[in-house]
Amino acid sequence: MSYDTIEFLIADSVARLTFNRPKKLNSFNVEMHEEVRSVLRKVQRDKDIRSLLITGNGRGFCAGQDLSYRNDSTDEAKPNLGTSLEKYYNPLIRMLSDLEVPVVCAVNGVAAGAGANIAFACDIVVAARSATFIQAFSRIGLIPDSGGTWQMVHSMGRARAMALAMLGSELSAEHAAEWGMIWRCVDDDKLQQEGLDLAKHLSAQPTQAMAYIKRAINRATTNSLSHQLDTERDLQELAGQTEDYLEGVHAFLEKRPAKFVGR
Ligand code: LHQ
Repeated sequence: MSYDTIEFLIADSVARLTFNRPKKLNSFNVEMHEEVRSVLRKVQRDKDIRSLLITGNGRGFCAGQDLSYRNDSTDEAKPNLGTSLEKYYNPLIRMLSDLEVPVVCAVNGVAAGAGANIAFACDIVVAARSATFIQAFSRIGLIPDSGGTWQMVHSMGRARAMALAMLGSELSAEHAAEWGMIWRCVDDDKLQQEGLDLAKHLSAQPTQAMAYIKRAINRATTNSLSHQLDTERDLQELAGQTEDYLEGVHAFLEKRPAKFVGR
């Protein structure tokens, strides 16, 4: 299947989604939302896919909403941006967060507005050293959306979150890593290989356990310790019933590498 605004391919259990509107720094129009949503559904359905890599073509990762393309309302003077979030961005962030395969994001350049927060919604984020993250919203009279306020407060703390949101200033990839927003940054020419290596590595891991880890870590952000202990108990019970758990234990006892099948 061919797409106009993205590239999508699957090889060796790894799905690769590349935002492909480089002249607009890969900002989102309606078509891109629809294409992205359709491939995320495919990733969720296709049990042969065991990890997803997201990146962008050109010098930007994603500049959020395409500001030259009004999709939010027919009333140009007072568009209902809440409707646009409800229809497009919130489902996208929920899909990324609920996907049961690990999602690696390789941030190849500037990630602005919702583009930054889409990256932060992925599971393991690596960025090119030259990449920047910008909560550009306040520059145009808006507030960070697509989960940005939540991600920033939980990962970098209130003081830094407030300043970045109000000032709309650039956060370098190195600071993003230091402040706990991303996993790490790498030299620009190493980024795509690093992203692919991570995605390939994850695709050979016990996929069910990856899904349970993701659920547990995400719930830990808001759960009490007591509630989290219950969550861990329930998810470990499920993990313990997988073929991959048996294989992992056998491989350990037989002193050989485990061969996980994702079930
Ligand atoms: C763009 C864009 C863009 C169109 C660069 N649109 N063309 C959704 C909807 C509902 C509710 C509200 O929330 C949202 C979520 C959001 O994401 S709102 C925030 C939207 N994004 C922004 O405000 C970021 C806008 N872009 C920028 O501030 C700059 O482009 C950044 C800082 C990302 C990069 O700056 P530069 O490196 O100097 O590049 P540039 O500005 O020259 O951009 C290159 C081209 O890309 C340029 O086109 P041109 O034809 O002049 O070469 C830009 O117009 C275009 N572009 N972002 N979002």
